[in-house]
Amino acid sequence: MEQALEMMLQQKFGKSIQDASKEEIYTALLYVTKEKMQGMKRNEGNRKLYYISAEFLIGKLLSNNLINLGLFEETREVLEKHGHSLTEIEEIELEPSLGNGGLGRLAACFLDSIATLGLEGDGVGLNYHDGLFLQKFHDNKQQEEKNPWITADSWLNKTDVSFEVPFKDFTLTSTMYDIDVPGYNSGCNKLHLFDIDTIDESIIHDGIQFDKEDIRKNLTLFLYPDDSDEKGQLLRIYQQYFMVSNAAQLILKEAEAKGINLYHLHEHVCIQINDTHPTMVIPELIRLLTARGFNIDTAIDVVRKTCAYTNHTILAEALEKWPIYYLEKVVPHLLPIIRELDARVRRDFHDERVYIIDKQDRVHMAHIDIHYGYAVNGVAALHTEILKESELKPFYDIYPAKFNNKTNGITFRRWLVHCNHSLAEYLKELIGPGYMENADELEKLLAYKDDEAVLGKLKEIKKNAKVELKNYLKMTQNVDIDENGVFDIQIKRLHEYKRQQMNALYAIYKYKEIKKGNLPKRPITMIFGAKAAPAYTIAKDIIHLLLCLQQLIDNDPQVSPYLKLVMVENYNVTKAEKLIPACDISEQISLASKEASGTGNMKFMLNGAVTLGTEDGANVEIHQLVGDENIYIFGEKSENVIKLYETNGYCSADIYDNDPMVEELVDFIISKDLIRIGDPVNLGRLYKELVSKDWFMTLLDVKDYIKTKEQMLEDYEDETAWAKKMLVNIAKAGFFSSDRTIAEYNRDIWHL
Ligand code: GLG
Repeated sequence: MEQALEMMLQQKFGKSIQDASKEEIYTALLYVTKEKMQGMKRNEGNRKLYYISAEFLIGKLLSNNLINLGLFEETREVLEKHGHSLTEIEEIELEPSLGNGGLGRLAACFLDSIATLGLEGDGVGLNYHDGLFLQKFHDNKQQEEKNPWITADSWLNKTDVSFEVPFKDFTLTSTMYDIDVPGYNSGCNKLHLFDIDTIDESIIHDGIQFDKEDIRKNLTLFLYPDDSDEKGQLLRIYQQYFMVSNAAQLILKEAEAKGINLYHLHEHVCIQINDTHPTMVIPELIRLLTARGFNIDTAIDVVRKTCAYTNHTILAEALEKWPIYYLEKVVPHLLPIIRELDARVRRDFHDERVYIIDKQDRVHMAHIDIHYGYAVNGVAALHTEILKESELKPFYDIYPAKFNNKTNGITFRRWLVHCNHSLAEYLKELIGPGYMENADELEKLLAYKDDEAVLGKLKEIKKNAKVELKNYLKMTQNVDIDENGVFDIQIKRLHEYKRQQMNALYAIYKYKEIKKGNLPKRPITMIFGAKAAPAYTIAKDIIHLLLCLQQLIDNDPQVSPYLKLVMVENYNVTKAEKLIPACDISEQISLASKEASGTGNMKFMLNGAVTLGTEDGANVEIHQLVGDENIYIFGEKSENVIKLYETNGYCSADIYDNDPMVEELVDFIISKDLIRIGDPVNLGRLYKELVSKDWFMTLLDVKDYIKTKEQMLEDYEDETAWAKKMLVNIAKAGFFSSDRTIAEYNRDIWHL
């Protein structure tokens, strides 16, 4: 590495390692790493996977690629020898903003594990130039700015692969860019990101506004452009079709190049449809096959044996339904096929709940996936049960064998080895390096459950991570936190079902307690990180509440020594990597039944945080693994929540009117203290939402939540007992390795 780096620095900048700037070292390392990856063997198999996804939240790549190439330690040492630190060099890299939340990060973890397991599988997505958006806080509110990340020297490799993508009124020519995906101790795969050459970032103005109709200039500007109007929805359809038409053309091109008989395509190719965004790949492939002479029956049959679908949510808003009229405007050539697919469903099943086109002439994308794919999977045990028993029950009744569960996972290379190097090293010392490839070996840690020295070391590692986070927050946001406090962290997209508002009510509770003189035994540091979708009003109101509380507490000398609330600006993968190792209490407080899985919960656990959560998503499995002693569970169970929805049995006003404590907490949102700081419109709207609607039942669980959190804080004071909980959580996290998840996908669905 030293030689390679020296040579690259000479070649690019005529400098030695000593004389080079951080930027130059980063650039040289980027190219050295790219060269190494180019020289790697490609993974190969009998059947190739294409994982199509609107999001790939890959995070910064330098360290991760070095880890997987086995060059991380060496590079650290070389840099240190010359007076540089890898952590500082990494700061130069811009994080690709190609995802929104768990779904996109999951896709990134999967690519890592697919490559690591030596499976041949590439990702296919879009190359959004300005990502989701960059979040700024101004006047205690979220503001959105563009988030450019593509620089002259980047991980993207321009290829000469290009396709013609036909729309109703024009055709676009694509360009394919590749990012190498090296496996850990294994071969390499690729992430293919499609783009067009005519994108024009200069049309963006006033934050993230742009002309939504100028498709040639805007198609790959943003991930999830605002779809609150018709133009926005049409743009989403343009993006989706562009993604899948390129994917389908690439798949056929590669198959033909390999000499595969397309009538046997399914034996050599498998397509994973990640949520409903890539659904149009089904009619598109059918169209392309019929254009190659297939009759429609055979085309459908081959495609059905090729495609599999993952469902990531039961929230109705995310299960896409496009009006036929919109599809007609953008991709009229798909409509005869979609109508044919619907006609076949109507012929075979006399149940309108499973039709593709509904009475209001809307196309249900998930229904296409379920009828015309060969597998449907949920992402955690509870979620899959809910799909089978309620959300998708009519489909489960028709196709019981298609349904299966694949509990999500995370890559330990990024979420332990990279983000918590000292913990990873200590584990290696204690139980050997085997856990890095066989995560179950983490259980060996259980042997040290009563070993004071080991427990002490785990506490020390946690403390150091807290100091690092403290320094990072000081540097990036100029806030001060106390590493002796308890770090209580909720980081995830801002959504009412995830109930950041309930956590805010806890902050209000604690604020009032401290005012009354009931001081906590040690400072509590509450940290939030979340972006709200630009058109999601209530989510933005919740951010406003959190920022107002932050200011209120900061400016109150009676409270601030004991309570701190920090909202991290522009929460992203890079920030998660700093926050997760430092966490004591992992907030996983969604309304039971609503969080399909969650993956942050797994990352926290692996890094020795203890979960405070509802029996929802993968929390259920975490609970089973660690046992009652090592997790804090509260709140209504999912069956009861589902019943409440079915019977319209929940009324937040009843709770508010009859419970003085709840009333007092909620009223504080519109108290003089907060209105003085914040905007009465936002705070008033949020107050009203909670009292009169509260669709995600915050008030139902808030008291149990406060009680459980108080218990947790008390238990934290028994340091040895707490360190044991940390140890058990780490030891039991092996199940959540994405290597395990991918091995299951391969065994049950892909057969690569
Ligand atoms: C979803 C869900 C999460 C899930 C993730 C990955 O909301 O619960 O962990 O996908 O399956 N839309 C998402 O982020």
